[in-house]
Amino acid sequence: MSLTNNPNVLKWVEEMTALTKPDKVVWIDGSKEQLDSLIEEVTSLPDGDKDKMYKLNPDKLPGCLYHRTLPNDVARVEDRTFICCRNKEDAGPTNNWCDPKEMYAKLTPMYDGVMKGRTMYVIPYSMGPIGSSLAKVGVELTDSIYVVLNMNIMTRMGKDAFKNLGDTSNDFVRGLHSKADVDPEKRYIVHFPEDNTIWSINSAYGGNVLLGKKCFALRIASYQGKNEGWMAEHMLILGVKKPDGEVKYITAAFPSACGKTNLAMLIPPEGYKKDGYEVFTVGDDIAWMKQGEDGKLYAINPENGFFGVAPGTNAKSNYNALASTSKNTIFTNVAINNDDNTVWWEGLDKNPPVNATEWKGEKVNGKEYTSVIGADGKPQKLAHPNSRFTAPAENCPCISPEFNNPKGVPVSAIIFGGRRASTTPLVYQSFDWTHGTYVGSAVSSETTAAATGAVGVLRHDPMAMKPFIGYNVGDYWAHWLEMGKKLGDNAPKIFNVNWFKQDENGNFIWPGFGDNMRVLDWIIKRCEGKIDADETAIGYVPKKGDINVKGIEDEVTPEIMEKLLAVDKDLWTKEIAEMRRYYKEDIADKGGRIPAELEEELNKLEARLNK
Ligand code: OXD
Ligand code: MN
Repeated sequence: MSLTNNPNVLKWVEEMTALTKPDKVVWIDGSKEQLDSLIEEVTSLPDGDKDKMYKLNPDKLPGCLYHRTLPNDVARVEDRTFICCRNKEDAGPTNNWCDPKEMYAKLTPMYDGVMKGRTMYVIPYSMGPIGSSLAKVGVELTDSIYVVLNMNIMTRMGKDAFKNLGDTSNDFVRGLHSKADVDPEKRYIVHFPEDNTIWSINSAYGGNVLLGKKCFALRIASYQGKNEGWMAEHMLILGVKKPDGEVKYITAAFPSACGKTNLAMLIPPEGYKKDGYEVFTVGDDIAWMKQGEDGKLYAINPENGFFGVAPGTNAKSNYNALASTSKNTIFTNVAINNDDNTVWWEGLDKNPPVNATEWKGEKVNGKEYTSVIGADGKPQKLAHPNSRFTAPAENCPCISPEFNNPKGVPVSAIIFGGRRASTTPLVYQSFDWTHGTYVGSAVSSETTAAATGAVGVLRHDPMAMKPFIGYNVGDYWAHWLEMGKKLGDNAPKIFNVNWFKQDENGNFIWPGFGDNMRVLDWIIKRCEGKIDADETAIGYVPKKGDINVKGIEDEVTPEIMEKLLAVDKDLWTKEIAEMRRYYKEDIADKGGRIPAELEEELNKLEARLNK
C-alpha cells in the first residue's frame, strides 16, 4: 500500500517498477513491526547472500547487526561517480561528466528487470528534522534490506517524511538503487542534478548506496543550494557551552583522516570542564546552512546518525563515538569475536580476539593473524580499514539538545583545516568572508610518512568538498562569495586550523584531541571581540600567551607555541606559487570558472607577504 497520494511520487514509483520489474513492492512506513520483520528476514538469509546480516550479542550489543560487503565493494568509488548535467562545463573540473541522455540510455538496460525475483522497497525519508523549513524529502527505491535498515538510522525514515512533501509538490529527490551484480566494472553512482535524480547500481557499500548521504545531502543539495540561496557543506557542527551558559556554534570542514568526528565529539580538558565548558555534537559530517529571519546563518545536520570509520575508534580517541555504537548499531566489515558474538577492529584495544572471523568472513586465530605480514607488506587486518558503524545520533552521550530543532543553530564561526606538517599555523583567522572563501578554496592535506608514496605531497580538497560539489567548483566558490554578500555583518567569522604541525623529527607538536578545545576557546573569544590578535600577511594569528596551555605547559612550551603559530615567509611564498599552479592547471585550464575576487585575494596575499 502506498503511503502518499502525491501523484509525482506515485508516477515515478510506477515507472521505476515497470523498469526494474520486482516481484513485490513494499512501502517502508518506518514502524517497529515492519522493521522487526525485515530484521528477521535479512538475518534468516543463507550465508553468502549479498544482503545477509547477523544478529550480535543481545546482552552486550543490544539491537546491533553485522554485515559484510563483497571484498571489491568497500569504499566510495570516485572514478565511477558522475555528475550528468546538460552542459559539460557545468560539471567542471572536479567531476566526471556524461551527457544525461547518454547516461540514461546506458543505465536503463542495466536496470531493466534487475529486481526480478526480488522485492523493491520504497523508502520515504527526510534529510533534516521533519517540519523544518531547511529539511528536504527524498525517496529511495532499493532491493536491499541492508539499505533500508541503514537508512532508518541515517535519516528520518518512514511515512512522516511524506508530511513534509505534501500532496502535490514535486520537490523530492528520486533515488534508485540496485545491488544487482558483483562486477565493479558495472558499478555506477550517477547524479542528475537537473532532474533531482540519483541512480546507483552494482554496489552495496554505504557511501554509494545510502543515497541520502553523500549523493543527496552533498552533491544534489550543493546544486540545489546554489539555485535556492543556501549551502550544503561537508562540515561537522558543534556547540560549545561556556561558563556563562551561552552556547556558541561552530562548523568545520576537513578532508578525510583529519579527525572530523573526533572534533565533533570533543571532550574538553579537565580545566575547561571544571570551569563549566561543555561540547555538544549537532553533526559529524554534513551541514546545511541558510540565512535565518534575523539575518544570521543557521545550520542543521540533515542526517540522523553517524556513518563512522570504526578502526582507531576507542574509549580514549573518541569515547562518545564508541558509546554511540553500544546499541541499535549496524557494523559493516569489522571483525567478529566468536567467543561472545561481539565486534572488534584495529585500535579498539590491544587484544584482538583469538577466536575471530576477519572482515571477509574467514575464521582465523586473531592474535596470530594480526602479526602476519600481508601481501601489502603490512600486518594483516581483522577489520577492513574502511569498516564502519552506522549509529543512531540519539545514542551519542553529547548529542546537542538542539539536534532536532527545526530552526537549526546559529553559526558563529566556520573552520577549515587540513593535515599540514609545516607552513600552516595552529590557527589563524581570515580578514573577512571573501578572504575566508579563498582560504577554503586553498584547503589541502599532505601525505604523511605513514602512508605509501612521497611525503609532503599536497592533495587539494577545496572546502573538503572536492568529491562532493555537484557542479562547477568555480561556480561553487562564486556561490560562497554571494552568500557572504547576503550575510554581510552577520556572516560567521572564518578560521583555519592545523592540528598536525611537526617538528624537524616528524613529531606532532600539538597534542590535539580534547586539547583542541583551547583553540576553539580562542576562536570563540575572537568571535565575541574579547581578544586581540596579531595581524600577519596570512590573517590574524593569536598573540603570544593567548592560547591557554594551562595543564599542558610541559608539552607545549613557549618555544613550541612559537613554532605552532609561526608564519614563515619562504614557506608561504611556496604556498602561493602552488596555489597559482593549482588555480591555473587544475581548475582554470580544465574549465573551472574561478571568480576574479579569489584571484584578487591571492594577489593581495602575495603583496602582503612581500611588504
Ligand atoms: C565519509 C567520507 O564517509 O567523507 O564521510 O568519505
Ligand atoms: Mn564525510
